[in-house]
Amino acid sequence: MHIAGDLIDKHNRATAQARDDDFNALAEYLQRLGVDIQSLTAKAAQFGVAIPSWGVGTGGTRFARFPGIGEPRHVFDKLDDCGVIQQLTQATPTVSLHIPWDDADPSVLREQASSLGLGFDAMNSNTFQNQPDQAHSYKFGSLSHTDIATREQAIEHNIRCIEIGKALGSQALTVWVGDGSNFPGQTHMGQQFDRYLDAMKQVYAALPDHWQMFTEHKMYEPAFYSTVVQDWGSSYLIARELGPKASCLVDLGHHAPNVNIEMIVSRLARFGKLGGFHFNDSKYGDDDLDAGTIDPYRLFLVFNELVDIERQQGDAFKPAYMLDQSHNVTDPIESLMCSAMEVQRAFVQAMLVDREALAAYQADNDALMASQTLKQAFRTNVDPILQCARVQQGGAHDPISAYRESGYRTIVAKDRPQISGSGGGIV
Ligand code: PSV
Ligand code: MN
Repeated sequence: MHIAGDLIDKHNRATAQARDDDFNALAEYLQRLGVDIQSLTAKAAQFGVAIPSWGVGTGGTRFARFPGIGEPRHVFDKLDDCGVIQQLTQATPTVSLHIPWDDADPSVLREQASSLGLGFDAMNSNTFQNQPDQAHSYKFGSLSHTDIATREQAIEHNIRCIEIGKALGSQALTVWVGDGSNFPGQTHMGQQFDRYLDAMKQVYAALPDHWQMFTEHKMYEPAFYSTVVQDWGSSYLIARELGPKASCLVDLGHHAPNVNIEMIVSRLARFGKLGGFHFNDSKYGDDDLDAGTIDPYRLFLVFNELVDIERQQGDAFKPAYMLDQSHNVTDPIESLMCSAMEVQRAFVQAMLVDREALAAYQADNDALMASQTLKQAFRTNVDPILQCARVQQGGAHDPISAYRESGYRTIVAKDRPQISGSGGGIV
C-alpha cells in the first residue's frame, strides 16, 4: 500500500513558499562561500541508505517488547512499510533482508519490491538463533562451533542466503555471528578463530563474481567474555584472509564507548577494506537508537572521512549504506525516516567542508582553525537542500508530517491484527 500522491502534492504545495524562500536564502549564503547549491542538491538526491527489514517492526529489550498498532505481519507488510519510507523520503531505495526472518518466494518478493520502487541491498544471514526445524543448536556458536556438523549447517545457511539474494538481485552478503564465549577458558580463542575462518572461506567460495561479502564486528553480546569477530582489527584480518570480495562492515553501535569510529573508517578505507555501514546511534552500548539522535557530530565526522576518501579514490569508492536500528518507543516508520534524513544530512554537511582550507590549517598545525572549519560545515542548516531534493523526486517536504496526515498506520492496522504479549528479545 502506498500513500496517496494527492496528499503529498497538497502537503508540498502548502509548504512551497517557505521551501523556496529558505532555499534561496541558503543559496545566497553558500554562494558567498563559493558553493553551488544546485549541484549539492543533485548529490543529495542521489544519496540512498538501505532500510533493514527488521527495523520496521517494534523492537524490544531483554525485558519486554511493547508492540504498536499495525505492526507488519510478514515480509510483504515490511516491504509495504519500506515503500512508504522511500515514497516520502526518496532516500531509501533499497531494503536489506534477514534470512530466515524474511524467507519467502523470491519472485513474489521481487515483484512487490519493484512495484514499490524498491530494490534489495545486502542479504543478512542469521546463525545467532535456532530455527524450529534445525538439526544442530547454535547455543555454543555457529560458524566457529566445535562440532563440524553445526559449522556445516551454518555454512549451508549462508550459502542459501546467497542463493536467495541472487534471485532477488542483491549483490552482497553481510555476516554477523554472535559466536564467542561467556567464561574465561570456555573456548580456545585461537582455534575458534581458525574454525570461523575456515567456515567463512567456504561461504566466500560460493559468492558470485560480482558479489561482496561484509564481515560485521561487534564488541560483545550475546557472548559476554570474548567474541570471535569482536573489533575492526579482527574484521580486517578476516576480510584480508578471505580475499578481494570481502570487506568490513562498521555498525556504529558496535564499539566501546568513546572509540574514535571515524578513525576506524579512515583506516579501513585506506587499505581498501571498508565495505559498508550499519548506521544507528548509541549512548552506552549497542543501543540501536535512531541515527544522529545522541551524537550527530560523530555521524558528521564519519561522513567527513567518507567524502574525503571519495575525493581521493573517485567513484570506485562505494561503501554500502544501511540503517540498523531497534525502535522501542516510537513508530518504526517515523524513526527510520528520521534516521535516513539524518544520514543524508551528515553527507551533505560533509560536502560543505572547505577541504583546501582544512588542508592548509592541517599543514600549519592550526588545530583551532582546522576544528572550526569542520564546525562551520556541521553548523550549516542544510534542511532546504534536503527538502528540495525530496520534493523534486516526488517525496514529501516534511515526511513525518505527511506520514501523520496520511493516517497510514491506522489504515494498515485494520488488516494487521494487534500483537499481544510482551516477551523480551532484541528483534
Ligand atoms: C547485531 O547486533 C546486528 O547489528 C547485526 O547486524 C544483526 O544482523 C542485526 O543486529 C540484527 O539484529
Ligand atoms: Mn548491525
